[in-house]
Amino acid sequence: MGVLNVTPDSFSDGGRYLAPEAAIQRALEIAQQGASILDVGGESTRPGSVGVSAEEEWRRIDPVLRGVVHTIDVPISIDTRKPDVAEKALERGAAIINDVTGLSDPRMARLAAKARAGVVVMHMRGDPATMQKAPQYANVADEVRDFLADRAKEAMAAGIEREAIAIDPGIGFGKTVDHNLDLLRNLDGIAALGHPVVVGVSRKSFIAHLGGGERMEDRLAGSVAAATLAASHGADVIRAHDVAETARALRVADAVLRRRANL
Ligand code: HH2
Repeated sequence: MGVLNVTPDSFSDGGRYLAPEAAIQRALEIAQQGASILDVGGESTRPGSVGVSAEEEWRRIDPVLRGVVHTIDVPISIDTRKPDVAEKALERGAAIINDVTGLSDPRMARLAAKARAGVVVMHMRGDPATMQKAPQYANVADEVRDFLADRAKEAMAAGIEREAIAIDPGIGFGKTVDHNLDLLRNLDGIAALGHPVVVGVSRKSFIAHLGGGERMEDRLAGSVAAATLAASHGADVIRAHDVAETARALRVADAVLRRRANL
């Protein structure tokens, strides 16, 4: 899943693709570089961010969706927590709603069911404005798994097909470095719920905390390491900014894992 942030303030690439022409160009590149899904977002959810109105979010992404929906052949997911934005994006041709609030607004599941869209249900503790202020869990892996199981059940009750529901532990969303590591080590438990598992580790600050590169442009190796290990622990979809490099690494990881399964 290649990330396209059409925002001025995303933590890793804010401002780079705010102009529609630049965003459309990048979308084509993401598809060519081997992504199977293009994830378009018009609002940053980085720690401390306060959010934008639905109107502003739509103003950012509408020209990009218009520009790419008929020219790229990978499905488009829309990274939004707002049902109004999701609904319009589905009308424009997006196929998946990627909701970092885990479908907390019941309208989201209803409109996904109606449009027969896919959903990514992500776990977040609190909201982006405050989520990194001393998050606490008794057992992060169990709590996140149980949350995802509940939300996936609710989504099915709202009429979304089981196989259209992906789940995501939400690395960095209300989690310390240790929580993130615990989740990555215990992805198998989340995968055992029987839904495709999405994981986003790309360029996140825990990579820097672990010595994987302070500057954003130095985090590629650490991000790819985390991505391949996530794949080996059961992740099916890796959300990444550096699409070409991540896709290459995952092709190799995939081959090794399949060979290992045959031993
Ligand atoms: N991470 C980010 C945004 N959306 N969606 C899913 N499903 N999983 C994630 O881990 C995830 C996500 C944060 O990354 P980014 O989009 O690069 O930053 P920002 O929120 O600042 O735009």
